[in-house]
Amino acid sequence: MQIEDTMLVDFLTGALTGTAIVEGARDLASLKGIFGDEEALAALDPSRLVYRVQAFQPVDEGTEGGLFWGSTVLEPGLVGDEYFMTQGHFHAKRNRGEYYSTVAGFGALILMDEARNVRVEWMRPGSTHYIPGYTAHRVANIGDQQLSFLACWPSDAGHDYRTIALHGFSARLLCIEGQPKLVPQP
Ligand code: S6P
Ligand code: ZN
Repeated sequence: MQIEDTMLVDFLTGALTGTAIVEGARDLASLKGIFGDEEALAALDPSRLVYRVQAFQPVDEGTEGGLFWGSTVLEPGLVGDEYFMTQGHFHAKRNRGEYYSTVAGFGALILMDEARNVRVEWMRPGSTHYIPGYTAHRVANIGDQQLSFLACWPSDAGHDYRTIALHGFSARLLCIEGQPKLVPQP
């Protein structure tokens, strides 16, 4: 029997290899406006890597009924008191959900509904998180090693980054006396 691989997941690192994989990287410069402490951000190297994303897209973006599979590797670090984190987004089609599953490291999945209520689910190797529709999602690395997680979401979900760019989340996850604490934003 011949086995044809289209995509392989390395379950130690979360890395994807194979065909139909789209890759991206975000440095501190590209996350301007996302972190709260602008002064602390200005003191850091803008080219410093914050996270890399890979997405296995076997169907076209926007295809109804399809699924995408992704991998995110988020570096450890702080901007002032705020943990390195992903930009965060609602899905453009608001009712579309998603799964996240942690491969390595420790983190916080920060979830915000449309009424701007925020809650956190803690991420550790194996922890698997259902992100319901109508819920913005962002991940912070609260550990001192890379945080790696896998994701699966509908191919017609799309991404609304604009709402987060304009209004942010209503709480920030800060490192206070060495511990992560969700701090409401005025
Ligand atoms: C896609 C999914 C993830 C994120 C990735 C980076 O729906 O939620 O693959 O794209 O974790 O986060 P962001 O907010 O920069 O897209
Ligand atoms: Zn998403």
